[in-house]
Amino acid sequence: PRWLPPPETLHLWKEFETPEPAEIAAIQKSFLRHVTKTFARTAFNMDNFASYQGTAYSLRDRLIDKWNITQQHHTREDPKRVYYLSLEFLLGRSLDSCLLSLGVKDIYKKALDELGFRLEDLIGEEVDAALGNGGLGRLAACYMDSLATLDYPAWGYGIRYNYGIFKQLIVDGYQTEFPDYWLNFGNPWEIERLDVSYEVRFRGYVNKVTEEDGTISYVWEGGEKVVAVAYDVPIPGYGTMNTINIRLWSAKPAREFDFAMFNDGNYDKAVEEQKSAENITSVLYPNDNHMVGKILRLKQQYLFVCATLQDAIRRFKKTNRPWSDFPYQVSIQLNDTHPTLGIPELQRILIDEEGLSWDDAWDIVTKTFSFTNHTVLPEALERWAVPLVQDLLPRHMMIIFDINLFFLQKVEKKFPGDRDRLRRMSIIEEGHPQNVRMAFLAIVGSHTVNGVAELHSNLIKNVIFTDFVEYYEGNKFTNVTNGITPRRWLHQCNPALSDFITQKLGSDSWVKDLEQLKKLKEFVDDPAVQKQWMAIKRQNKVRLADYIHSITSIQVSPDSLFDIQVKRIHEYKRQFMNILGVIHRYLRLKKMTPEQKAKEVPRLVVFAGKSAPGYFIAKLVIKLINSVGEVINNDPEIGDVLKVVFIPNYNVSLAEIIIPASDISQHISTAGTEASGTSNMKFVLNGGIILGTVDGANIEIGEEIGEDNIFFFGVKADEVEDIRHLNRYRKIEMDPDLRNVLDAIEKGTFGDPKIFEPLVATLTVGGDYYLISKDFASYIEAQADADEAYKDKVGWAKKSILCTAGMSKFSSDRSINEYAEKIWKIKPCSVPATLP
Ligand code: GL7
Repeated sequence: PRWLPPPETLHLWKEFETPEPAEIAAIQKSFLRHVTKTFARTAFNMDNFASYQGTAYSLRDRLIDKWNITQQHHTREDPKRVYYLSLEFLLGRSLDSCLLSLGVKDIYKKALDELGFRLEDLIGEEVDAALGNGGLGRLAACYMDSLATLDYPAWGYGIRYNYGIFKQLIVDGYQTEFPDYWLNFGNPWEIERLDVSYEVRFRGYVNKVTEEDGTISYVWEGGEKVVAVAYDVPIPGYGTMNTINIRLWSAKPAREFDFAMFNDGNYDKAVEEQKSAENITSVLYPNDNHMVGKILRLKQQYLFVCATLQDAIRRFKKTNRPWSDFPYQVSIQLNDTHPTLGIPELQRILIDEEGLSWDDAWDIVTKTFSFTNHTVLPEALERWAVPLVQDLLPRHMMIIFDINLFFLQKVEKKFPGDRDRLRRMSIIEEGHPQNVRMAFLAIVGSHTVNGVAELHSNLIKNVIFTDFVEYYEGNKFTNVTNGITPRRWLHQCNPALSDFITQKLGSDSWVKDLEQLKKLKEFVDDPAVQKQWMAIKRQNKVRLADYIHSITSIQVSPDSLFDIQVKRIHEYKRQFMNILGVIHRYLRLKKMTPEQKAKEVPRLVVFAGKSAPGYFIAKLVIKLINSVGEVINNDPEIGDVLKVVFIPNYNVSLAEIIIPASDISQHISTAGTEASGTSNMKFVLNGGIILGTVDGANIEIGEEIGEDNIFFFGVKADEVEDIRHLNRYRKIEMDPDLRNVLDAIEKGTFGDPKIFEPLVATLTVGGDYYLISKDFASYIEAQADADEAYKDKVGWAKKSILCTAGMSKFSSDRSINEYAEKIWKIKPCSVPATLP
């Protein structure tokens, strides 16, 4: 029976469930209460970290108040909900963004000031929550912010990794990795929910049961069980009550100990089981756009979807609706194929546990799921070896085979006798071993499949999933161009520019309605605005210059053109081409007289980004950047005309310092390889100009801001295949400037050339798969155009203003509204300030 409060105590509950007023005295009290009682500190035993903790806990109380009201309101209203399933959430820090969302930053600042603490210092004490690799994980975080802000009844689901993405240190120019034990000092932004936990089975066997009436059913039994425990991370909307939840699962052993073993004195063996369960959610796989077929990763994926579906189904069942209502109450978005096992898992629950027929179950499944594809790179497409799946998840393997069989039967009906088509479209890829093509399973099990930018959505339709477009007659496939949250990526990270925009537009409502930025265009010719705009840019460059100096001891001039490429290190993103371009510039400068050099635009080239630990070529690129920097930065003939800096350990909070400081940012992937990119949007929103290829969202950004305000270069996506084909069959045309650059490396200008041989070989004997040689000349030309344009101070200021003014489309609010209307069919559910 449910516990009910004695009626005469209800007023007490009401008192504690009503959010506290945002007043200085109340804030100081709650801060001091947490500092003294939660953290056992005293006035004479305080430091910035303890005061960060006190502030965070005080804010957490406010978050939980809003969260409780939101959840109760949703329970009462029972709207259709969306569940966003993602193996990655790259949240970064929370204190600043929560203060802003709750509209209490100024008053917290005052309250802390009076107590003798500087809020800015406390914000810097927080460690990043880095449960993601790059764009895909950060996109999930931006989408949570928009879902909350737009009042959608949404939940994020993910994994609470004990170790996030590794910490990168540069030692002797090389990347070295250190574990990111981010939970070491506790995490104020999570609520441990030991009461919310589910059992998850692995391995075992499948029993076939024939009922008296001849019907056949299957029971999955035996094997080993672990438990997934929930940790809830409240995500407040900006300027609204709605506070949604990201529920992260942590694996625990199903039984504490094997007591028999324990009593036998076999302690080691007894703890082993416990450890092996906890290992499942121990570490984030550090690969971006690359699949590694490790069994532990498959265990993560299954634990994740198994616990998530049990949770969603428990919530659904509370309302006693029939199963046929499920797709009208629940929409599940798969963030890439990583959670695709949710499809056979829901099918299994419906037929094996709920007793539905295959067809009824499959109808529910395919009306519930939708799938976002985030990449066309073949090495990133997930394929799991059949024997591996069979061993770990025997019942799921059977179900996948059946899904495939029924699907191929329909294909055969539509295209009779087309054996090659069946082979191409089969979810099971033939080979030794066979593989499960997870993207195909996700397509077949979903009602909608989307790409993340126009070009990318066209490529998935016309190149990688063509057969499926034909089979579904185009009906399943659509585009939702990515977006970024303007709260974190302008309002929070660039307060000076944010205040200036608010002042010019006469209101701060642009923070929730980015369409309003368009009005900035009216000011583009106003000299005072141009001047102030560029003064703010300079302030942000000074902030970055100081950071660079504090970390690397390199002095850089805030008056140089800041040219920035920060993202994961990957061959397709072509940081290699960037550093080759830097060498080209250096060789050119070395031939100049001092008078000629004085006329050059001084340039700072900044790199940052992590390489996957096992990605040899990417790691060599990092080494080359550092070696080139070492030579150029210490060449007395060069001085400030050229500086090259690699900033270690790129992460979300570093991005918040770097992005507002760019004059130019580089997004130079081989055309057709970067599905969208999202940092491109962040740079332009902050008035930085893109130098980039005709790829991903660069194209749509160019359409919005105007082609005069972006430096495009390089071959187009539809030319790439032909060029690669030619590269395979004839000697690659090596650009003469590029040849000179490679000669300089091979001569040892940047240290032992032996080190860089494998890297140079990717161009000379490796077929130059990413077309660096082909694009090099037009890349150098675009760089020269940028230098010329930068000399015209007024012209540059105009470009910069038009960049920000043209970015309305790239708010994640627009993306989320598109998903909600076109794909999830959910509506906002606005939450009242207090409950009746
Ligand atoms: C990515 C794409 O590479 C990137 O272009 C895109 O912006 C991002 C979000 O849609 O998704 N795909 C992918 O596998 N990773 C990405 O960042 C890791």
